[in-house]
Amino acid sequence: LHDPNIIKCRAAVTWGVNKPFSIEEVEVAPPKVNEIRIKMVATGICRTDDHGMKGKLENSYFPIILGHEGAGIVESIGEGVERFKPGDKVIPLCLPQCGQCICCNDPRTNICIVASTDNRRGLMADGTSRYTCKGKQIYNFFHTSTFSEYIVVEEIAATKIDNNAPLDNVSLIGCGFTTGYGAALNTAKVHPGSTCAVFGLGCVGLAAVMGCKAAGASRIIGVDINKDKFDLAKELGATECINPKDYDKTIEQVLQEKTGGGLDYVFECVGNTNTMVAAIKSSHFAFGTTVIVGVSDKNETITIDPMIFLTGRKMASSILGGLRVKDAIPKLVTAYMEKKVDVGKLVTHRLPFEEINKGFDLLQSGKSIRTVLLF
Ligand code: COD
Ligand code: ZN
Repeated sequence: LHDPNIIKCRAAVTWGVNKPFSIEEVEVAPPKVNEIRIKMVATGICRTDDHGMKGKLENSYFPIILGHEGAGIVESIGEGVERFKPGDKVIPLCLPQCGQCICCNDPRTNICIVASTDNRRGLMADGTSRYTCKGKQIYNFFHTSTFSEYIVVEEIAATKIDNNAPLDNVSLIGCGFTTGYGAALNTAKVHPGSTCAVFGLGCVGLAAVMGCKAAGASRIIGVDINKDKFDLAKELGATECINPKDYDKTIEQVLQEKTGGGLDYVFECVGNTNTMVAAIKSSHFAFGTTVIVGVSDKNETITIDPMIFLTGRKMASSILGGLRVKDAIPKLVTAYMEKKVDVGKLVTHRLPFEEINKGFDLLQSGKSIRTVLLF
């Protein structure tokens, strides 16, 4: 029997690894207990969606609705939901917080073990999906699946933001901006006067540059193989930018020579095992910290001489900047509205949702920082 509460709407379905985004009519079931249904207004296209589409991540199951960086308005709520009501502006959380597990009770981490992607495996808490297309069950991505006009998420996978917030630019606060900015300010805790290098000047790397600047770093070196990224990097706070291809030496040698022995903080925002190793080697031998932000292909590993850490170098990593995003995101949205963080600078393209494949072409060709798709 047809449930009148099912919404039929458009979503970009990825039917298999490396398949293009196919705009389909999907059926979105009503929210069950402790779930909410959201009408999406905007979604960014993040490199992680591209990794998901290419089957590089552990947590993409097909067919899937990708997308994890968006903003929308609550359409309806399921039984037991207390924190939301229809009409609330929200950002879905790709890193939910159950609030009860051993990790949620430990301030050292922002990873919830109960609502981890390992436990949910692209489905809701009850092991079912709210999305159907052509009679097939469709998996969700990172609890969110923002490439759909309507989405259903667990109550713990959304956070309420200022109801006056413009939903286009703030979508980036759902992932890209927060990931890089938090890596600098929260994971590394960059200190005033320090030297920093950021490998990869995409949205995430540029947000790390913004974080280093906000922390008062005296030198911020941007590293990218695409020099078209340098102007914006400088505008956002990079004091210089270098292209590894311009040198005969390795990038770690170049950076060590430039800084008299290595950097205080290095951020890997590429997601490539070679740049991860180069980033670690670029940090100062005694007090350098490298933050690995990127995730490499699930089959790749790094090999490194452990002696490199013996003298005091540190390696750290974080997801979503190590921030508890349920609380951090609404604060960042407010900071954006107060013009304290210029998230909009990272939005280089805006496209109607139907043009999602064009948005991915812009990402692949290195022409965009962020494309925001508008529903
Ligand atoms: N050396 C220097 N720069 C390089 C190199 C290289 N060898 N190769 C590529 N680059 C540059 C590119 O030119 C580009 O400018 C930049 O690196 C990467 O930018 P984007 O726009 O492709 O990527 P972002 O900023 O959207 O995302 C970067 C991540 C590192 C976050 C992403 O790739 C990733 O690894 N995601 C998985 C991590 C994760 O799950 N995070 C939580 C949710 S996003
Ligand atoms: Zn992302």
